[in-house]
Formats: sequence, structure tokens, C-alpha cells
Amino acid sequence: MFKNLKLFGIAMLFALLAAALVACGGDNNNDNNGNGDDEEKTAEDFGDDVDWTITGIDPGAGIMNNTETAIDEYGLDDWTLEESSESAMLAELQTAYDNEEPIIIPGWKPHQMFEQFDLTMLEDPKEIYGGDGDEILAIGNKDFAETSPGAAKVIERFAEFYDTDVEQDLLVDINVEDEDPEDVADDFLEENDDLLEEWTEGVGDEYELGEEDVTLTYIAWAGALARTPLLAKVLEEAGYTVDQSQMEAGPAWQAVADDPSSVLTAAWLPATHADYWDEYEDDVEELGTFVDKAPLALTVPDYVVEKYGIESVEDLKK
Ligand code: PBE
Repeated sequence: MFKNLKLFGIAMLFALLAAALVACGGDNNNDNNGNGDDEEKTAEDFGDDVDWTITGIDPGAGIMNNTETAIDEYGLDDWTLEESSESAMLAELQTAYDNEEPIIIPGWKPHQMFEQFDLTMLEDPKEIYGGDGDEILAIGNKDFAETSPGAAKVIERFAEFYDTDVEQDLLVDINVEDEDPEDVADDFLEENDDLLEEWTEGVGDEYELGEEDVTLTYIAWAGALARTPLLAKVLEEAGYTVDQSQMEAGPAWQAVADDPSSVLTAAWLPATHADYWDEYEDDVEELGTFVDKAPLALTVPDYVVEKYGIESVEDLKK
């Protein structure tokens, strides 16, 4: 009996040892090979899995500056923000999403990416990205309204009508249905000739045309690529010759500050373009608000939230 007990004790010891080994082995599995897919991963695993890299866009974008600020303010010392362009970022997002691979990007609405993918905007308790969202504005040179009063009136009316839903529809037609932005604008105006009439009413009459050459300055971001050609056509219908001029964000703000015939169609205020506003506010003025609440945030696919348990920018800290 005693002997049996002793044997039992030894067996128990082995069993415990074995259990301990399995536990260690389990951990290793999770870290080192792909077998841990079903297991809960941590925010730190997420950092490792994306090489501590945020896939960014063009360096002039305000959301890039704000992301650098977020890295500082949330103490994300291990993270780097990679610069590229919106289209390159979207291509990477598409590939990651197709393969259910982790990725983190600066995101904003309205944007077709929220139509194409299931995405989560991470919480930003410090409101580095401006809380509820920015306004998307038409900003003209400070002399624009005096130089081309009719155009200023058209822009004001157009912007008053325009909103998130209108933009989201244009974005989907262009980027999901793959339609040409000029055709999308033509179709819109064909279907809404009553609006066109409203927007151009009294222009050249009650509201003088003034200087007839107008430059719409924009940046190659999806929303601007959708709304600028539409506004250009409306202004042409009102009697203007419109030049659409694509630039990087910094030069775009500068061009509008310098040129009385110029209007920026992609100003995000008060948060995202705060630096540009501080620099140029004396030389420009608001002509209208296209979208009154456009939120921005670091953004991940929903499967990242589920797999790594990340919900807030704070969770990215090592
Ligand atoms: N964006 C799109 C811009 C504003 C519009 C968010 C990339 C920016 O960050 O400046």
C-alpha cells in the first residue's frame, strides 16, 4: 500500500511537470507560429504583427500631423508612421483586408472605405483628431468674393445643399462602381437640373460675374476628387471658366492665400488643418461648408478589434 502511494506520488509529480511543460509550449505556439490564430492575441502582438507601423498617406495631410501628435501624446514610442499617398494606403488596406491580415491606417469619413470594408475608428479620448469631427469647407482667397461675386454665391449655395450623404454617393460611384468623376458629375446635374437652376439663379445679374476665370484648388483625396469636378461644372454653367488645379496640401493652401481667383475645395477645420489655418487665416475666407461633421481617427478592420482586443488609441501603447 505504502509503496503504491509512493508510486502514486511520483506519478503525480510527473503529471504536474508535464502540465507545466504543456502550458509553456502553448505560449510558444501562440507567439511563434500561426497556430495561435484562434487564441486571443494582445495589443502588443498587434504591434509585432504590423511591425509597429501605421500605414499613412501624403505627408501634407493634417491627419498625418495629428497622428504624429497622437504618437507623442499617447506615448506610442515604438510606433512609426509611414508616409505614402491615399491611393497607396488604400491598396495596402485592400490587400490586408482580402487576406484578413492586421493593418492600421489613418481613416476619415465620408470615405468609400467604410462602404467597402468593415472598419472601426479607434477611440481617441484625448481628442487629438478633433473629437466629433471637422467641417469640410470651401476656403477662398480673401478677395475672391469681391473679385467674382457670382461664383462666391454659387459656391455658397452649392455648399449649403451638399452634405455627407451626397458625398458618400459620389464616392461610391467613382471608387466602387469605377465611374469617371466627370461622368458622375454630369449625371448628377442631369438628374438635378432644378438644383442647378437654384444654384445659378441671378448670377450674371443680381450677382455679377466679375472676374470670370476661377481656379478650384484641391488635393488628391477621395472627397475632393469627387466634389471638385461637380462644383467646377456648376460654376461653368453659371458662366465661369474653371481651372481645376491639383496640389499637395501645403502648396494648395499657399496658392489660395496668394491668388484672388482661387478656392480650396478641401479645407478641414478646425482640427485637421489647424496649422494651415494659423498660417494663412489673414489671406483667406470661408465661402461655404460642404460637410459639417467629418470624423477622423486611427482606423483598423473589425477583425483586428476582435482578434487583438484593440478599441482605443490608448490600447496601442506597449
Ligand atoms: N484627409 C482627407 C485630409 C483631409 C481630407 C483626412 C486625408 C487631411 O488629413 O488633411
